[in-house]
Parts: sequence; structure tokens; C-alpha cells
Amino acid sequence: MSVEAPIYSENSLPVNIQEHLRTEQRMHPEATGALTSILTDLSRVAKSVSYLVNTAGLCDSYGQTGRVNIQGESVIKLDARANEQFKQILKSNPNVAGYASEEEDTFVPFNKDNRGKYIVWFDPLDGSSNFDTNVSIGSIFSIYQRKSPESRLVEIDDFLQKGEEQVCAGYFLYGTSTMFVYTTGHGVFGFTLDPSVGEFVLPNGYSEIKTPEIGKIYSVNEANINKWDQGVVRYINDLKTRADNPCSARYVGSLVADFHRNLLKGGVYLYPRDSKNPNGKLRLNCELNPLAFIAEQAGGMATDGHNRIMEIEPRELHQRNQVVIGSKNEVELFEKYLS
Ligand code: AHM
Ligand code: MG
Repeated sequence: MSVEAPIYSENSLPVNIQEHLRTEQRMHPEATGALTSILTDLSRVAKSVSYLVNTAGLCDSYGQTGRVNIQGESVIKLDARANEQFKQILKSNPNVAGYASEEEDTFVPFNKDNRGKYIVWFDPLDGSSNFDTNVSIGSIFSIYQRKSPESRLVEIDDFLQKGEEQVCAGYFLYGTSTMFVYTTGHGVFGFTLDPSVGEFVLPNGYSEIKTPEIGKIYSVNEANINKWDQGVVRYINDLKTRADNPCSARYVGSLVADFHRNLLKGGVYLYPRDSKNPNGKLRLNCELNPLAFIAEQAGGMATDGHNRIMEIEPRELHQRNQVVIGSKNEVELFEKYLS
């Protein structure tokens, strides 16, 4: 079967991700090209994991490996394969000194030839329990400058930095199309994979992503309502029943898909603490900080109810925190209900 090329708008051909990254690099004379090279490699990871996700049903990637990860969760075969793709591609980049993954117990220093100044955090496949029913899933990444000297292997403190230290963050969304969304602190850009040429492109009219200030959607696993604090119950009730702009519920159960929809349309995603998950379910370092960086750069907010997510001091690699993230108006409202 041949793949037909999409018909782009007449007046403007799309920019591919390499051209875009080169332009961005030129706009920052202090840039050395190291971050550009990591982002280019991450776009290769995105293509390769997208292929794995798209073909999983055809090649025995459904099901579990039989292993249980540090968080007590069964490792799905595709999680393990996606993790390997991130690891192999990043390892070949001399600017990456090591990585930490949601799927691995601890951080991994690369060998002595990789003593670059950056480290990468990633969740190789988020929402993977959804994928064998063809529901959208994603990958999340975050890049920091290491704190330890480049003459040594990386250390745990390189991976326990506050989110506000991030130099870049993003996600890949495997949805009706595959997207690569990222920020380096100069706006949010979202590229779409054109499968006819195998390139991520920035279609016309879709350059910088801004999120609406007032949201119309709330996304939460409402089946947990009896386990929530009363402030959260009252907050959700307010969103649903307020006279002005009442919200509608949308919940895929895949963080990247829920976050991305709300980013474009306006809304909030929350995973509050509950009696089963006293700190919420989602991980600060590989899930919340990267999405918080994107949300803020798009004009939104991310909080645990009391603190800005990116100002929380991480104490552990796989730390979990309560989160409310999305449109400013609804995130600020949550803070009022908790105060
Ligand atoms: P994962 O990292 O193990 O895939 O879990 C994270 C996922 C998120 O994608 C999603 O938003 C959340 O867990 C759903 O949790 P629940 O099933 O409790 O609603
Ligand atoms: Mg995850």
C-alpha cells in the first residue's frame, strides 16, 4: 500500500522540525547546538515509538512482560520496548550524560564517553494500559543541565532538580496523528508527523500554542469521588454547576491525551490525593514537571493546591504529587477550594 502525501495549504508549505530547531538555535547566539541535537534525537525516538504503537497489534507487543516495576506495576511489553528506544537513541548522543525513566528503579549514568552537560527524564509510554484498545497514549520527556561536574558520572542530585530548572520539556502524542510538542521556555510548538515523508512538520496556522484562560472541560477519574477530600468534591461540583461557563467532563485516562485536548480547548486535568493514593498518583519528575512547563508556557498553570508544581523540591526519584493543571481560571479556583 502506498501512502499519499497530504495536500498542504497553497500559500505556505509546512516547516519541518529540523528547520524549526535550526532557526530557534540561530535566534539564541549563546546556543551550542547541544539541545538541538537532543531534540532531534528525541524526534527520532518519537517516530520509532509511534511505529511500535501503530504496529503493536500486528507483532505480539500486547500483554505484559511478567516483570513488576519499582512502583509495583506490571511492566507491559510495549513499555519495555519504548524504554529501550529512548535509551538507545539518547545513549548515542554525546551531550546526554544519563537518564532516568518511569520504568527504571534508579537513574542511569552513561559511560565515560558521555559526559555531556544534559540529563533527560522520560516516561516512555504513559497510559499504556489503554493501548491494546486503540486509545491515544503518549510519551513525556524533560531535559535539565546537570549540576555535577562534567568530569564525573552523573549523580542523583542531577535528577532531583525543581521543575523550574528544566531547559526543555515536551511530549509525543500517539493519537489520530502523532504529535511532538515541546518548549524550551520560548513558547510551545506542536509538530505533526507526516507519514508520507516520515517528518514532523509545523502546519500553517499552528505555530505557537496558547491555551484559553477560561476552561470548559474538567478531566478527572470521578469514580474516586468517595476517596477525595471534601474541598475537591466541592470544586468539581462548582465546575459542573456554576451559572457562568459550566464545564463538561472528558476523561480518556491517558494523561498526554487528556492534557493535550485541554491545552487546545481550555480546561483542567486533575489527579487529586485520595485515601488510596495519599500523594496522588502521578509522578513529579517525569510527568508533572514537564507538563507544568508546557502549561505555563502556553499561558496556563499547574499546582498541587498550595504550591506551583515547578517549585516543589523533589525528595525522591519516583515521588508522586497531587496535581491540577490547565487553564488559569480553573486552576486558581482549585487553590481557593483548598485554602
Ligand atoms: P502510567 O504512567 O502507569 O501509564 O499511569 C499514568 C496514567 C495516566 O496516563 C492517567 O492520566 C492516569 O494514570 C489514569 O489513572 P486512573 O486509571 O487512576 O484514572
Ligand atoms: Mg506515566
